[in-house]
Amino acid sequence: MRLSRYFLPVLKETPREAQIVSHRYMLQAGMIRQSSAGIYSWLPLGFKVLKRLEQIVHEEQQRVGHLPMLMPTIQSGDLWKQSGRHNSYGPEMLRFHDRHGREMLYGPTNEEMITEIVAAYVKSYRDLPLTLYHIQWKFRDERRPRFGVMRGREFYMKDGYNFDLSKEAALHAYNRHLVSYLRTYERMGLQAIPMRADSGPIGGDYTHEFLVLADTGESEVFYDSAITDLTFGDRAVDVDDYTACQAVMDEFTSRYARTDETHDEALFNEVPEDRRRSARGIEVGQIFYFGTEYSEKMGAIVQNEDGKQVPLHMGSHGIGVSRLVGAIIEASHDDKGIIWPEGVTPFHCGIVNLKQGDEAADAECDKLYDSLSALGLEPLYDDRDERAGAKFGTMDMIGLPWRITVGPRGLKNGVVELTSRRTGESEELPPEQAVARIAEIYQGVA
Ligand code: 5CA
Repeated sequence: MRLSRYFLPVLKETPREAQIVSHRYMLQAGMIRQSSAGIYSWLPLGFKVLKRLEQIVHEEQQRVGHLPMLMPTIQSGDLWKQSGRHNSYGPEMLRFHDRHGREMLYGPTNEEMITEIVAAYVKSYRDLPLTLYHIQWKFRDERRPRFGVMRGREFYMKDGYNFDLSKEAALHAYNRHLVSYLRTYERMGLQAIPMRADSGPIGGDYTHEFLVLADTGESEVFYDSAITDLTFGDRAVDVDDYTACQAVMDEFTSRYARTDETHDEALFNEVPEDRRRSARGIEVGQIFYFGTEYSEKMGAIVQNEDGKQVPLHMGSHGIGVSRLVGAIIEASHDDKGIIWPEGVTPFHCGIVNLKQGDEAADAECDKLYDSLSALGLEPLYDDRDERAGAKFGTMDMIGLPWRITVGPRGLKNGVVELTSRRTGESEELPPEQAVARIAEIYQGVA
């Protein structure tokens, strides 16, 4: 993409309404625009990151055999009356009537709808296990929408639902989700720690939240610092193997890590004192097992191997896709702007032409652009007739992890400059080598 043809409304002034850095940078970098409280338009740069996260979520869900689908945003009130949540959900649910006076709502989550679908079609144990998911906009009329996309009213969420014959099988699905979530967040350059949590309006008593540690997080958390040494890395876990998934669950959840709702001072005090931490965290996902509650109410009943009619064991599993854009920025930025991890960056590298209109510089930039594109990489070429300082400022703000700077002086010596956004370190090298280096960096990044 050439910047002269892109829509990147970078703000010079600091937006005053933003209380935390991710919100401020998303506005300044021209990623989002507020439409009303807690509701945002995603401008091209923000949309690209959102779609990239969505793609990672899809890949990791399908890697473990979960099936993608799409349910509507608008649901009927009658559906929620069957589960009893039409009354219990409260003012967070946006309710309205259609022209026939029917009660409708904008879905805050989809347990009822998916259970109704499964109840309609799944009649036998032979159709199980089954995990369906979608990535769809949700609406929750939050009391205090704030921090930009972090606590929105309209937000983008992956929600998945497992249907199993037994509690044991459903707990395996729970563990499999944990394994898959650990991989998902690491691909996004994040450490998200699974913590014992409270289930809230979703129900059930078996649940973990995934938290990214950040001073600006809304949740207060308590944990054993040894947990932060754990990474999922590139382990090959057989997700159909109950024991293997249970082992990962045990490894990642055996140490003390809880949100304030479930915090237990006495248990916490058993952690060696020098490893006891209290901090703040951003909740980027949550997994639940809630048994047969919804399936009994909504009639999701199948015939088991013995010919008996039994209700399905269920769980639901969410990832806050739009919130993650903010969470990644909270975890990865400096005072000049965003620093995207390679796995989620909207463009793989920036090209800065120091002297637009200089024949040699223009030609070299075009060549770099074509070479990178031919390798399947997507550069953002700042071809505007602007001062170098302004171009660097834009690149630093939007946070592309790598930048190639091209100027007439360097070209006389046959070199361009390759700069890491994270370290700020620069290296002069011939253009082909800069391209090869960038290709190499992204080779390991799916
Ligand atoms: N049905 C279950 C699992 S699919 C569910 O709704 N879980 S949830 O309430 O925990 O939401 C899942 C994730 O969505 C949360 O972990 C959080 O990352 C994200 N989320 C929840 N509320 C908001 C909000 N107001 N703004 C942005 N993201 C949100």
